[in-house]
Amino acid sequence: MEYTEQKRLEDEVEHLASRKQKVNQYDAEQIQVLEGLEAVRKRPGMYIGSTGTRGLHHLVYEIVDNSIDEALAGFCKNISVKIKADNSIEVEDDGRGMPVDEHPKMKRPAVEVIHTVLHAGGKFGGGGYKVSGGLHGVGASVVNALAEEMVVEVKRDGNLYRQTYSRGKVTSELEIVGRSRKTGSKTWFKPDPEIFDEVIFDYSTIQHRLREMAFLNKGITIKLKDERKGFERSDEFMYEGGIREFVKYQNKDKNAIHPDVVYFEVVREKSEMEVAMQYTDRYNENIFSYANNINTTEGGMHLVGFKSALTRTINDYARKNGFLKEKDENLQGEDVREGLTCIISVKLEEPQFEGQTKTKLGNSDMKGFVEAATNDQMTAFLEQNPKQAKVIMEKCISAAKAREAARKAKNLIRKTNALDSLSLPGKLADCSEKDPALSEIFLVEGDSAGGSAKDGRDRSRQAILPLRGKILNVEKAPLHRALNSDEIKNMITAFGCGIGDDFNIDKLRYHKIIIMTDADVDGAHIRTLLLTFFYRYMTPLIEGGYVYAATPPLFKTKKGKDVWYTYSEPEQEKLMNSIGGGGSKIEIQRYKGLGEMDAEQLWETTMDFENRILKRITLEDATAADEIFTILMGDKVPPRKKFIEDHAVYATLDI
Ligand code: 28G
Repeated sequence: MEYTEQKRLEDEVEHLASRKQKVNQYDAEQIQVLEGLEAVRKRPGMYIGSTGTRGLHHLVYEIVDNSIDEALAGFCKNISVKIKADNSIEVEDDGRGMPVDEHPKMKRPAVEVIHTVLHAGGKFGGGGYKVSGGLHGVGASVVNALAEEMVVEVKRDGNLYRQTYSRGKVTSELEIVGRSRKTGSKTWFKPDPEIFDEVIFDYSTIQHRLREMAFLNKGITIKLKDERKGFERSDEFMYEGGIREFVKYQNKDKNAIHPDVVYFEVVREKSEMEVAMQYTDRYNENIFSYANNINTTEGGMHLVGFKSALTRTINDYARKNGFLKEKDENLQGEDVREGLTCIISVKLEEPQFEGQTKTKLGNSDMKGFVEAATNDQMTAFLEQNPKQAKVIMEKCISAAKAREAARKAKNLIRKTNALDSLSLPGKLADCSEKDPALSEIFLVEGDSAGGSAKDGRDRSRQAILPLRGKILNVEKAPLHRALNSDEIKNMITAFGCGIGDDFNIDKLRYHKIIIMTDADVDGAHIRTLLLTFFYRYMTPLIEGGYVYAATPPLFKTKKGKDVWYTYSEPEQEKLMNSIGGGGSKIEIQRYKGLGEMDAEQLWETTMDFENRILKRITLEDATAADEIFTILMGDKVPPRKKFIEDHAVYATLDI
């Protein structure tokens, strides 16, 4: 179309109209903004997920994320996080310092806008892209809104600036309070006790996240310090090798089957990807994917691209080099991932997070990006490292064979199951209730305790399955061997949901699966073996919160006609202090095992719906859980010994 004078005028009118609209929109936005931080205080869960421990710790990550962004932009090397003595938090970085000049629209210092305007910040100008701001990604203003007090200090242009805030509002103007040759930002805040259920930070939770951040962002030094009285400790994380070292860290208590961590990195204009991987002699896969430093537990396009490329390159190499013959079927995805520890990390502008927990990366161009890079780089690694390639091929092929054996074993179990309840294990004393929501099953250590439990239980709602001794360690056996174990077969049949990929939680016959073991080290070991099995092959059981540990008493104390049961040493001590003295004789019995209790006692102390204590087993974090399981179950003795020493109360270990 010809650009006529008429058209030009129309354009100009339109342009002016849109500007006017923008101004109005801006006024509206500003009003919304003022209401904005009020909204954050009214519905904090919308912005930080919860007002419990998780939400509380989220405040720290929001602030640290801003320092990380400054580091990724190339201007900051050091980040320090302090838990102050009063459970407040201080974060400091050596970046450029938050801008203090007047914000052109708001007519206020930029640093003030950052802390008082919801969703201020946005994309960083001048190289790099804003990487934080994923899951909740709401920034410093939300932290201010939920803080009783906040102090921000900026070093730049030779000055030291300070501004203070409280509950989303400015409490003092930005001032120059001193001089400094350095640059950087420092934020101190005290979470608002009116908002949070409890303001106590957990060192290991923060430590875990900061370590992860240091792995994901190579070269950045992140320090953590706990200044609370009696709990002083500190850590420093810096990984020149980034996620390569993350993989080594994950595999430190496992046996890698080849020496080198496979690593590659591709940077393009507006995104980048990194993969690090190494095979171990384990049978499970251990793949963690991240987008913009957020753990994408629901996976997404980057993961799909990686998996598809891995399956393809390994099959291609195996065929080309005679590991797979013409007649052989292709290796499947699960075969090429058995025993694999892998980190995939992508960084991109405008990530789309989807899925139930908003941890699934939706950007579809990431699939092709990761897939192409993995195809190239993995092929190159295999061709350049024939010795390591051979070990990997052999592992994948043996996984395929084990998969076939497991399929046969599962079919056998399924065939017996076809007869349904008639084929329930002989050792199972089932309950009469048919509604799973009202039914529970006790997995009881030993036949003698199993006997007492059978006699003592509420037959209508409680089923008993005695387990003989230690169950198979599934961490060190492939699935088909696990499926040969009677104890494991019995559990699969009793629960009714199958196993592994075929697991169907909807068929679960009991909504409470209660592990009842002795309150000693052996009991804890059996419990861990069971949890390892559930975690590896029946994950939804744990995710759904269907698994519990019973807590049998440690002591029975008698004084005259009174009887007390206590469940820990401190509890017993407390009891003795309160009932001690006063003439009549006190008898104390320390239970060595469940077997020492008769049916009635077992019911009263451990099984009675009214009086018992059940601990629900949760898996907050697959990485940490995997570490615990690996240490407790692995071959390497020193880390296991250390773990048990660190957790001296192993018998009551809450896992
Ligand atoms: C200690 C607590 C957490 C931060 C910076 C540095 C800049 C910045 C932060 O800019 C975003 C950038 C320009 C509009 C950027 C400084 C450019 C030049 C910065 C932190 C958006 C704000 N000089 N360091 N924000 N602007 N550290 N640590 O928060 O385009 S936040």
